[in-house]
Amino acid sequence: MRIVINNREYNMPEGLSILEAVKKANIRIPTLCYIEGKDPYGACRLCVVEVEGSKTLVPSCAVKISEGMKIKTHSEKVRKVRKTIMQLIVASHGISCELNCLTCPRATSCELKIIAEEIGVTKINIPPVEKNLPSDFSSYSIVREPTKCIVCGRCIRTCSEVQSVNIFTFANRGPNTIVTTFMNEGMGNVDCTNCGQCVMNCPTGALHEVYHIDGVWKVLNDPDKIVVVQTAPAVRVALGEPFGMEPGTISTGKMVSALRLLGFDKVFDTDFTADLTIVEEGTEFIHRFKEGGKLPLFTSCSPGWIKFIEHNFPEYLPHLSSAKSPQQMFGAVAKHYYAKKLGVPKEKLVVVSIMPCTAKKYEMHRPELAGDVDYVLTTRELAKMIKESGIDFNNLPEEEYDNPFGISTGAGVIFGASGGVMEAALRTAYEILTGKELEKLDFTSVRGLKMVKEASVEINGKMIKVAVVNTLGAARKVLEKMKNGELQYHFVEFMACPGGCIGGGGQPIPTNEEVLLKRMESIYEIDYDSKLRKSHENPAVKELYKEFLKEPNSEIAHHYLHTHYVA
Ligand code: HC1
Repeated sequence: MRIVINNREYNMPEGLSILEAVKKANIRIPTLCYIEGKDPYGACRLCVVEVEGSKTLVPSCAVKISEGMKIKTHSEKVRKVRKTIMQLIVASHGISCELNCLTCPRATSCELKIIAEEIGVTKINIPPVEKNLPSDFSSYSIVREPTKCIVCGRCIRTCSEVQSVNIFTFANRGPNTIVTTFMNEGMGNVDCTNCGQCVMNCPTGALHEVYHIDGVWKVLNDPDKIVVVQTAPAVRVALGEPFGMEPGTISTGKMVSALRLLGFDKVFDTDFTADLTIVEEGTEFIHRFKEGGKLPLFTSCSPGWIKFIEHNFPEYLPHLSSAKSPQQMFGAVAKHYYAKKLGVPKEKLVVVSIMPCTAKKYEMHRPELAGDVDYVLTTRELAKMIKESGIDFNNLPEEEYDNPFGISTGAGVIFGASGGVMEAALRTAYEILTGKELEKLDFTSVRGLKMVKEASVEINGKMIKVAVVNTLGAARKVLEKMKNGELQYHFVEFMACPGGCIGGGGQPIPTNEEVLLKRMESIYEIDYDSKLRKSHENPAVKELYKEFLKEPNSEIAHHYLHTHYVA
């Protein structure tokens, strides 16, 4: 289709919105309410453009291109209107003092600030709106600061359209419109799953994680504490981004190096307990499969998913694997085995997790799991601590993890991408069930960003039907179909966030499809380059069974590594 943008002719595919077409022409139109891949919303009006023949400016996100359309994206009229709209938005942002911006957690990534500068807003002629809305600290994972909210509705739409959780809503009208929760309850008292996708999509600092940074500094400075840290699979392919590296850059060695410089006594890897999880969960699957236990088996490592099923599908709780998540298995092994090995009381040992996930902060507080993990830092928080320490991350040497919990396989690292837990489990279950070596290790049909992926694997003449689901919205659809009998599986991986943990609510902002694909590619690259790619071959896991856990699913393994979720 032929269109004209700013006096230049372009050929564009049919069906694009003006906003999408203009982006293809390498011109940026500012917007605050638009979410890539979602239906247009048209709330902020910043994306208005001139279209020849139209009496008014049109919102480019909501209007499709048509043959011969003539568009002006940055005419004087458009720029003037955008400046006025921006002033109104900034006035409603509750900023009355520059210090607010300086101390805001989104100081360097605030879209409002970035776009205001881009549009050329140099002063605000509209008096700021007085907002007396208290901040909400009721959640273990997420803080809400309504005074910083610009009512763009991105959190509402993400929570409902992507996650189908629906905890947010608009209230009041006109200039008094606010975003709130049901009955204005705190986020810790509603059905929030703590997934943090609202944080990822908030353009300002109105939503952010509960910071554990101060607590971690305190223990790092306490000479009486031994502080060990574990790093989740998905962090290593994202931590470089806040330091200007390309999305997906593998920065495992630099991360280990930085953690040592920050003062952690031992730097371990959650990939190690991801391997342990596979051995425990794989054994559980084999038992259920052979002995007629509850099937399909559901994976249980994503805490946002656990909270979702508890609130929305409690009748499916018996399907959850009883295996704790790798984060919690690490905590249990560190406090109940490693502390003894070091000859120190477990109270002296502090366990810190670096996670791509905001829900892991909630998970560590769950009554059935509490006490084993002491602090959870998101990828963003770790980047803040590294910057605060003046560490030149980009020029750090590559260092290795400490032993024994720094040893892991490629199967452990792929946990970080949607499909990875299933693929790792299949590699192990196949070999244990058949007693034969699996020749083709790559189950590519469960990889990728599709929200629901299916595969069938033949083991000992029996077809095992598996599915991999990411996002809670997709989980709801799959569970509803399972309830009607439309879908039947033996084993299902569920992850709360888009793309799995690589798209977790604690990852660097922005995270979009392009970024997710790069992070995912790197996760599989690490797997390919690993000497060992099957969890049950991890020598440190084998040693742990020999010294402490006896055998998979043993009584002692159950005592420390398993739990039960009840509604
Ligand atoms: Fe995840 Fe998991 S993969 S849940 O996304 O099972 O957070 O990375 O650490 O526990 O290993 C997160 C990632 C992570 C756990 C593992």
